[in-house]
Amino acid sequence: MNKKCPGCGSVIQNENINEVGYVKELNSDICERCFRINNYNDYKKVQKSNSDFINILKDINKTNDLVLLVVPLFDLPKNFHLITKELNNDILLVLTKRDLLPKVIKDEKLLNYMDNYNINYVDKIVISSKKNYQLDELLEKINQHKRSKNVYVVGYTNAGKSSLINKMIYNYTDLKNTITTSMLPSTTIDNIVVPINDDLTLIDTPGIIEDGSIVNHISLEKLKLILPKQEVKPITYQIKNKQSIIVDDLLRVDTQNTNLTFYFSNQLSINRYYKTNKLDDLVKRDLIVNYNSDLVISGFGFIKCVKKCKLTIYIDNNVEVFVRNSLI
Ligand SMILES: Nc1nc2c(ncn2[C@@H]2O[C@H](COP(=O)(O)OP(=O)(O)O)[C@@H](O)[C@H]2O)c(=O)[nH]1
Ligand SMILES: [Mg+2]
Repeated sequence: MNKKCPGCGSVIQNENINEVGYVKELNSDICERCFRINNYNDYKKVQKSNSDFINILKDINKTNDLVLLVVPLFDLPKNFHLITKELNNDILLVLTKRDLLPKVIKDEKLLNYMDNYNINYVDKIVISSKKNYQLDELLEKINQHKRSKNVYVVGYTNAGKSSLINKMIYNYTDLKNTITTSMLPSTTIDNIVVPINDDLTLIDTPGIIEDGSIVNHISLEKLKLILPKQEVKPITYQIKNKQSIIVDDLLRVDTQNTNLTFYFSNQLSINRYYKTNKLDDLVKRDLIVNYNSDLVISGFGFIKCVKKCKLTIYIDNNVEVFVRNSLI
């Protein structure tokens, strides 16, 4: 069998420096790319097509094994169709990155919110890998629901799958946590098999890429800014006459006579303007948002609207924008 990099799951090779799994010496422990991410925070973006990932899901579907569907709470996707339509396995929903949302929200509310999605699941739990929050409870639920030794970990890319497995390795084994994690999409290239104990093996998978997520359409410098690292502090604007709110130089929202609450990374500057032509060159979209709804900018953040309002937004044309029931 070909040797695989334990960091990303790619097959080790020394022929093509531009391909995944490249090493200078074939006896290296991990691939160049993982080494550089781990040691220098130097990210090399790889373009992967979703068809490989869909094939992995199809293989999982041939088994009877439990699947952990990892869902990042701050960056909830519009839907999970791409993943769930491939799987008939039992699904345990793992709502992660709890630490990024305000503490005042009850976990129960977040769990109930999942009823907005049409997912058939056997159980659900809120966790934070970063804060080691509810990992024992998660392990309990896994043991309760697993049908065999193998448990697959799936979800969109950047959801926090590999971080979760690393935390399980740290908590429950004597092994060193070796899976490479990063803020870039497609860090994990292929399945990575991680034995936790005699009765449990976790299998990490590469994530499905969301084309409409802003992370695929901005520079690495911007990416570092927009991904929140700590609890997001919401900012509320009471807006009377026509005004614009601008988030960094990525998003402009024009509206009047309403209240908007912005949930974006605290590192971003958010400013109000009474008259501006900033970001005029971006494509303009007009939207009506119902009361108690969020306007979501995929991969970026969301704006809570307490009453029905008309918004005009300016954002990169490739970024998906959608409305959902208020999360908070
Ligand atoms: N704040 C916070 N960040 C997390 C958590 N879990 C993962 N992350 C971060 O999310 C990004 C993606 O994580 P990763 O595990 O590589 O996601 P994967 O693509 O699903 O494997 C990394 O920057 C992680 O540090 C968490 O519980 N809390
Ligand atoms: Mg990963």
